[in-house]
Amino acid sequence: MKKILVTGCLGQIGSELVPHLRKIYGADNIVGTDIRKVEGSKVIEGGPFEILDVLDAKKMGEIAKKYKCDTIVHMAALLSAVAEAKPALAWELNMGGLFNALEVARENKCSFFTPSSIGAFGSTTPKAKTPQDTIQRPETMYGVTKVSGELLCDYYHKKFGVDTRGVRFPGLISYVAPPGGGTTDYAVDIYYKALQEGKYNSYIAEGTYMDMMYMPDALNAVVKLMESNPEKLIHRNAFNITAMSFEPSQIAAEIKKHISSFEMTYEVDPVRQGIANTWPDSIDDTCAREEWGFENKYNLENMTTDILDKLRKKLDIK
Ligand code: VAH
Repeated sequence: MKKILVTGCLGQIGSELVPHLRKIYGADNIVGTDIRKVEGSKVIEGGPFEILDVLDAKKMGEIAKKYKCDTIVHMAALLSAVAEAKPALAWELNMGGLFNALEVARENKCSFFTPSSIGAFGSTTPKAKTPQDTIQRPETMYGVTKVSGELLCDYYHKKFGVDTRGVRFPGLISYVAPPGGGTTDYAVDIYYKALQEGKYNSYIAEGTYMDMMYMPDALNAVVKLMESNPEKLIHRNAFNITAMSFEPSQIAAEIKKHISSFEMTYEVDPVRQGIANTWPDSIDDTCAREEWGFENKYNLENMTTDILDKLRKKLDIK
């Protein structure tokens, strides 16, 4: 990777991935794009930035050519809960955007990364230690677009030789940009509310296990996979990766170690709970660890210590 075009660079992942890539590859070599501009954003001011609606294939191609990009990191997509509320838009954006980005990669001979998700599984998938290769019959529009995306990326590699790669991210936990409309977002909100209000009302029920990962591990995973030897990759797209699996009362207990008065209540949202019920409790990421050396540094314990510390500073809470 030398010159990288990133779509959705102001989103939950993009906001941290772009500065991370700029540190490694040089600020001028990372072209951030997003449908909107946010005044004063570090991502926009830290290097090249272009306004791009990923449904505008022509403009995407022009930007790739203008900067002579050799890699596309395609992040623009709607998350699970929003996709359930707006399924037609989710199909249009998640599939249309991906198709355009793959076409630009094919035409410009770019390597390609896009994330899939644990949302690509469904209730007929084995729930514990979900294997890399297994039943995928998701019941959400988000999941339908993620499985279709995995297949489309496989197709572009096989048919056109595009160097497509990807992972199935679990819920990502970060303190920089808030996630927008996901099912796993409770595990981000809880830290903000713990510091701001000392309590959290969870929309996910006690006992609902989902895989999660702290953002620094996710960023390292993207770079490591893209820099790995392609000859060692058997799966290429949609590698299961995870760092931890927990349910709401476990994250609450971990927070209590730092904020002893923290209290957790539950008010389950049927939509997001319904989505979570169809996802795995824990996935098996042996293939990623063996084929390209995926590893995580953070677990629930050291992530909680780090995020509370960083958020205290960000929110100016003593
Ligand atoms: C969501 N965070 O909740 C996303 C995701 C693992 C799930 O892809 O929609």
